[in-house]
Amino acid sequence: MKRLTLVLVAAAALFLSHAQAQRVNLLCSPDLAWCEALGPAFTEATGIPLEFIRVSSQDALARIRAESANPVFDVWFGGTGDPHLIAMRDGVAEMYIPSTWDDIIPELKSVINEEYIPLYAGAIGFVINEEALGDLPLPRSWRDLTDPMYRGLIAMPDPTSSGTAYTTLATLLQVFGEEDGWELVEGIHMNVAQYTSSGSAPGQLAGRGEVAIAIQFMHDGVKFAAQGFPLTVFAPEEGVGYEIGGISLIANAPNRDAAIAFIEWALTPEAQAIAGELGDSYQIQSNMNTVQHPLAPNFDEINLIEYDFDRWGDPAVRDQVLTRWLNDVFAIPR
Ligand code: S7P
Repeated sequence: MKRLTLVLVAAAALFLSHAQAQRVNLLCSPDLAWCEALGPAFTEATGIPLEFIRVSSQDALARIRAESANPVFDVWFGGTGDPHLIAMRDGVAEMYIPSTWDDIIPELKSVINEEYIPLYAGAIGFVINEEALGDLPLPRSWRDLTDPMYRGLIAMPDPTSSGTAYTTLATLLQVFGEEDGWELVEGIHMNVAQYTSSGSAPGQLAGRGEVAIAIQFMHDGVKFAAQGFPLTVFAPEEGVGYEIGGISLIANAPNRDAAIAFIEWALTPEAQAIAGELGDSYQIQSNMNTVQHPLAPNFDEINLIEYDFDRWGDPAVRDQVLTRWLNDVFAIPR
């Protein structure tokens, strides 16, 4: 027994010293302030240096795919779940079961069939500047957003770069079915003033009154409202899709031990509390021992659809959706 303990202690010390000789190259998809706070906190906890770049979810997937023969990054932190699932299914990310696996909220693991590690969850919705709407009525439904009276008043992210936008398209196609869903996507497109490359930017445009209506994750709208922007945040009446943001080990990561040390750390309640403490990101954090921020969404109070992660995380489905959106929707002059 004593010998076994000595061997285990020696192995753990060896792993840590090897990891400390490395560094973590992080692809980070949540908002910049959260990404910036990760490095100093992780290095203080482990002694391992960390460098990151902030890239929206779809762009992050494209980058991981393009570099797969010679990966530069070790871990992909955050970003919507569908592209994490696709990265796993493509073999450009590798499933790692962290020591906190049993502490991850069971529903978040089961709906994605345990194919990647859940990091957080949040739901899509409307973020509206009622002052900028002027005399126009508050849109209550997805269908309302196709009304020509909202022409030039909507901002949403671009689905070719943003996971938020892909979740929105997948939501509409699930709520209304393929045919009506695409018609609705076209109707909304006719009213869009601006497609942003990142998922949270539409709320900033609405907050400043540059548009009246932002389509994005509600927790991002709640953040801007908490910062003092005149924004009303709610879920449209037909229901909303949601994300289970992921954290993934890149396949053949150059700094694998350090990458695993980072994933282990990032899933602790202490690390998960950072986003809320910064006043930056109010998603539901995945570790059930994390103290959730009071502004985090309560999924029991939101009209969530049964989002089919298996289907929308299929690489072929993603390709079809993005190709159709680019060719048949984005191409329509407005
Ligand atoms: O933290 C803000 C946030 O919107 O970014 C995350 C995710 O990467 C989506 O970003 P993109 O749409 O830019 O890909 C969300 O999970 C999160 O709510």
